[in-house]
Amino acid sequence: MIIFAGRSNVGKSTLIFRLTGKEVKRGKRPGVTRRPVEVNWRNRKIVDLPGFGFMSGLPKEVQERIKDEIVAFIEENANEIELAVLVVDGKSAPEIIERWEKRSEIPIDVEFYFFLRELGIPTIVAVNKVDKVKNLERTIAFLAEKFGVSHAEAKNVFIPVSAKFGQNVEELKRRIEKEL
Ligand SMILES: Nc1nc2c(ncn2[C@@H]2O[C@H](COP(=O)(O)OP(=O)(O)OP(=O)(O)O)[C@@H](O)[C@H]2O)c(=O)[nH]1
Ligand SMILES: [Mg+2]
Repeated sequence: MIIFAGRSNVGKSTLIFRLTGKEVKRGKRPGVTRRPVEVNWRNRKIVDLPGFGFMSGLPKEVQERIKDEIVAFIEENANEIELAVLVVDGKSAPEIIERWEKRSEIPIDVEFYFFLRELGIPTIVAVNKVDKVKNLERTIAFLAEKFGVSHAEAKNVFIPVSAKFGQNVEELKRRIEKEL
């Protein structure tokens, strides 16, 4: 089993569609995927998880409950999960991380990365929406620092992609295959 996790609206479902060609529900507003959706891909299950964080039109309690459900899903299936693809929005992740840190909170993406590592789940970070990123090198260096990934390892951990335009999706596919 391969899981795709990340904040709402970062493009998890679009990326799964690009990788597998399987129709999964995608949309403009955060909160489209509401429960784990499984698609079959090369004799494996890919699970499209709901996003965590802000969701349009949903009260905070419901957002929190969905996040708890995602955590529970991952914990319950930890033995089966061979790989996690943590998807971040390359354009907005650095700003959001800084905002959370200014409030002395642990940014949710960072928290999730550590959570997956703690469970021993190999994790690739797909830096999505690179079509909107001005300085990719800087963005990846920033994320690597926040995620506690060394400069040398960053190339293996962070894969820039654009799910919308199909940019570098083949490279992500290769990285996934290599991990399995
Ligand atoms: N510019 C740009 N937009 C993208 C990219 N990937 C996805 N999007 C857009 O981002 C929006 C959200 O895409 P989804 O795939 O539904 O995102 P998600 O992470 O599954 O969202 P939730 O299910 O709500 O958590 C859509 O409008 C996509 O077209 C990308 O690489 N570049
Ligand atoms: Mg989705």
